[in-house]
Amino acid sequence: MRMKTRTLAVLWGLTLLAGPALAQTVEVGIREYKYEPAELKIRAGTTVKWTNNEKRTSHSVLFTGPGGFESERFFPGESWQHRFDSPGVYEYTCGPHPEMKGRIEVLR
Ligand SMILES: [Cu+2]
Repeated sequence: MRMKTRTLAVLWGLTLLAGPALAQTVEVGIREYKYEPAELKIRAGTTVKWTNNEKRTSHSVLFTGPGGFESERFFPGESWQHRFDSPGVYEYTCGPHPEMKGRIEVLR
């Protein structure tokens, strides 16, 4: 009985340790030329997944800051994802539609 209790305690401790390190994915939808939500606050190590929910328009995610880059264009029903490991503020827009704006703040 005593062994069992200790084993459970160890497992519980491991779960606590592993918790924050577990990969998380946050969803951003795209509809009517808008990112939803347009602003996000996430922890470092989080993956953001954008899904195109339009009927016929393709979009991209174009990071405009230093070292910026653009995703592939993705079509209705398609997704693109990116993991953010470094804290900071990432402003982005859509390559073909610069009126679309998004912002991701990555916390420690
Ligand atoms: Cu677009």
